Amino acid sequence: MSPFTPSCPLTSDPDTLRARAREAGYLFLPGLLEPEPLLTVRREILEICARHHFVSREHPLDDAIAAPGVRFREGDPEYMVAYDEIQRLESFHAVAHRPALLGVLRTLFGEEVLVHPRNIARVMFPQNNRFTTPAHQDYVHIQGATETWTAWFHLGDCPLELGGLEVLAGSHRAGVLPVRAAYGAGGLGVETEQLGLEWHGGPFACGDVLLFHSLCVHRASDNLTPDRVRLSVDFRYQGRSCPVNDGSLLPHFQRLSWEEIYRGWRSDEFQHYWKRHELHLTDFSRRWHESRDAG
Ligand SMILES: O=C(O)CCC(=O)C(=O)O
Repeated sequence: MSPFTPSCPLTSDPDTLRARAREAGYLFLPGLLEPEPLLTVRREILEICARHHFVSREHPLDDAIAAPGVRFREGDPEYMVAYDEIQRLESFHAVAHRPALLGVLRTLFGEEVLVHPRNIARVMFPQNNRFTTPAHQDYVHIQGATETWTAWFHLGDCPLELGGLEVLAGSHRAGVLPVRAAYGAGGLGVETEQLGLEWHGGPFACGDVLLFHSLCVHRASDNLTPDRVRLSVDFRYQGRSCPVNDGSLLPHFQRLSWEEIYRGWRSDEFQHYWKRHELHLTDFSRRWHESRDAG
């Protein structure tokens, strides 16, 4: 695996930034975000994790030490009840709109940015590596425009052993790849050997952001710490004039309505904001899920 190629110095040079994005399918932006808002989200998520006995109160909360023997994952009823509370956090949704992030994306797209409201947070338990996110492309989950980009970052520092995200540089140029059933987030994996491309990865400091194209293959690395929980987010963005699948405008997992999510928020700035724009909506195709299910 090679280290990420950093792109931060290029943000003042739109052509170089876009050329880099076209070539590699990803941009790694060290220190793009100020740590403080991310650490606020981290603390609020950890409070929820502590109330649900995911993390131990015997240790400083900020250490994010998993409670002994607890190994929940997305889809487990216990996880989902806590996840509903995470989805209701105003600070979590607000961080998807940080000006520094939108500035890079506006440069990348050459137009105003549509922030998908379907924001995702992940609480990844240690020693649960059968369910580490497999190599996959986001497009089959998001659809709409292929020129949709994901921002992935960790809430706090993410040393290698905590299990960050890796990208297969240049893989977005291979088009939509055949899918297979896989464990881990999304449940759809792809084969990558035949592409002959190189994985890029590395540790993340708090505020480092990885942006990648919806066809860029990526995967998580295992959380190899004995007891620490990984806390990361996935936010999606596209140019406002491009087609968007209507599912991207719904809450993640659709367990709560937007009204339930927004209850108690202090500001309405980031509520229903996409309704202020004329969007080109597209339908969701189940063909990749069906091809996986057909074996
Ligand atoms: O954080 C992870 O493990 C998975 C993130 C990811 O691959 C995604 O949301 O597409």
